[in-house]
Order: sequence, then structure tokens, then C-alpha cells
Amino acid sequence: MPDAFETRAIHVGQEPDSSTGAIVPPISLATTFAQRGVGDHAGYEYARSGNPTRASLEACLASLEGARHGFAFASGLAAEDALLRRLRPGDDVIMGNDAYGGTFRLIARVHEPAGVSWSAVDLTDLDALDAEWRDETRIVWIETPTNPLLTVVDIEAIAGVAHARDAIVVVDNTFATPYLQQPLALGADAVVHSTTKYLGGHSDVVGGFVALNDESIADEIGFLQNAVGAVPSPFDCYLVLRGVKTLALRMERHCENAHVIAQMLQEHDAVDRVLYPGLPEHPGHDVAKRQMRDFGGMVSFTMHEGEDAALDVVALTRLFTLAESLGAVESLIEHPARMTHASAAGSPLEVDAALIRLSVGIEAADDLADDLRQALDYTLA
Ligand code: P1T
Repeated sequence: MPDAFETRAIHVGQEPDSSTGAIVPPISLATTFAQRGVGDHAGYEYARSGNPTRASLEACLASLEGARHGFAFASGLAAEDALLRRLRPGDDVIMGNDAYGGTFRLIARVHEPAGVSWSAVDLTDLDALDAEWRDETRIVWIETPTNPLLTVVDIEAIAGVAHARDAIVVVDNTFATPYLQQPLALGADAVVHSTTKYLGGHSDVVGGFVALNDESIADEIGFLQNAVGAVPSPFDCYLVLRGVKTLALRMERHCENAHVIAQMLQEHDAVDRVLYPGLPEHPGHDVAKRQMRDFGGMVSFTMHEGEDAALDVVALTRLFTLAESLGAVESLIEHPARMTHASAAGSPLEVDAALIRLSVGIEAADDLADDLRQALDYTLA
């Protein structure tokens, strides 16, 4: 029996240091490594190509995703870029019609000019996927739950369609984390993360990760990691490793608090729609129940009175800090149309201006509910 998730998060890749016994693997700052003779070394040559602290992180996160291979990057977008750089001019990507604005920007403004075509479809609708499919489609890019609408996509169903047509499935597992959702076990070919979010967990490091099983794709990603060089620093790797030790505990509390907040929002007169996969009436609730352990810490909602009311609320909370990003211990609030998803304006991924997104932290749930309630009440006064 392999060790449980919580145990692997603390121990995999993190044996006490063999020379000193240090319980925490040292942050290995060396840029180069002595060789006994040409090519005769302890596994490390130059720190862009490989670094012991990064190797610890890669072993740990690969284990948590149930993957044979893991690659750490300098940001979530750098990790995504490595997967997209495998494409050649003429290849096609199908992505969901809701996703992080930066992912859309990377595909539409960096890879499209390099000759890659793309389309955005509602991935909860397999007929829509079928209608968009082209002979050149190589990747179906899934985010689930999506950013910022919390749409739930059935990973197993999409993998079935893609594999029958020789395309691969990439899942951005940033919102769910490997604690709540294991895309590779559901048939995905690659998992991508912004480790900036729940994996780091403390709003103090930017990073990315790719996890996969296929040997030949792993060779390509390893090549690109070194050849392009968008690698994380040893200190950044240490911070993510430190974060994942408490991932399971933090996710439990994020989920618990998000439930409380989603319910409170549903009962508030200023709120129109609450988007949270944990609510039984959410259209993706049943799929989420099947493919996730719990429903996550992200909650979005729309205001009855539109954008002005939304802008008031995000300015009026005290504990929910108005800021981009998500997934850390402190609660954040933001206005996706003007902030994280501004780059999707005018595209199929454009976001409703009445929408507010919450990253529900691990503070006391009652304090968080009180804080939001006073801001919402103000808009009714
Ligand atoms: O910021 P970076 O580490 O490069 O990760 C990009 C990224 C990738 N995937 C998802 C699902 C994301 O949410 C992000 C980054 N998102 C934000 C900064 C945000 O506030 O939504």
C-alpha cells in the first residue's frame, strides 16, 4: 500500500539530509556542481538543468498527482507554455469557454501568431465539443472547476472523446489541487498547476508545475524546461514544498468555509446567482461529487444590481482583501471582468461585469460571513 496523500505531502522527496541529518532539505543555491571527470557527477551539472531543491519539489508534487514525471516552472503560465510549445503550426487546441484570462491570452496572443489555431467551447456539452473538433485538434485544455465561473467539466468523459481521436487532455488542476481531484487517474494525459495558489498556499511565491505519465511527452517537457529555462529558483521550490505539507489540512478548512459562505450568499437579497459546485442545484454538482473529494474554496456570485453594486462590494469588505490571485490562507475578493479576466474582454471568454469572485481563506467562517454581509447590506441601503 502506498502511503496516504497527507503522508506523501510531508515525506516524498524530503528525506533528512544525508550528510547532516537536517530534517528540512537544504535550499541548494549552487548554480553548478563539481564533476569528478567529464560526465561523472552526482546527478547535477548546472542548476537550470537540475537542482536538488527543485528535484525534491518535483518528486513530491508528482507523487501527489499520482504521476511518474513532474516538472517545476517559474510560473503557472510557464508550465502551460511548455505544454503548448509541443504544438506545431497547423495544430489546433480546444479550450473551455471559461478559463483563467492569462491562459486564454497565452493561447490566443502567443501561440496563435505562431500558427496554432484554437476554439473555445462549453466543455460540459459533448455535442459542442464534437462540432468544434477538427482533424488538426491535438489538445483539449480543461480547467475544472473553471476560473471564475466554477463550471465543472467531466474529465473522464472528455478523455474518452479525445483519446478516440488521438488528442491529449490537459487539466489545469489549480482550483481543485491534487488533494481534491486526481485528473491523471480520471484519464487526463497531463496536469498543470499554478503553484502560486493552493500548493504554495501563503501568497508568497509564484510557480508552476506539470505532471504526467507518458514517457515521450515527459522527455519533451524536460527538454523544454531546460532549453527555454523558465525554471523556479531554489528558494521558490522550498516555499512550495513547505506549503504542500499542510495542503490537506488547509483544503479541508477552505472547503468548509466556502460552504458556509455559499449558503450565506444564497440567502442574501443583493445576490442574484451563487456559483459553487457544492450547492446541490449547481449544474456540475453530480460530476463534482464523482470526481472530487470536496468542492473547493472558490465561490463566485453575481449581484442583482450589476457592475456598480459589484464594485461597491469588492471595495467594502475588510477581511476579504481586494486583490488578484487565490488559494492562500487569507481570503481575497475581486472583480474578474476588470481584473483577472480583463484580457478576455471581447472574446468568447468575456466575463459578466456583475460577477464577484471569492477565494475563501481559512479564517473563522463567522468572521468571513459577517464581513461579506456588511458589504452586501450596504448595497441595499
Ligand atoms: O499566475 P501564474 O502562476 O502564472 O498562474 C496562471 C494561472 C493558471 N491557471 C489558473 C487556473 C490560474 O488561476 C492562474 C492564475 N490566476 C490568477 C492570478 C487569478 O487571480 O485568477
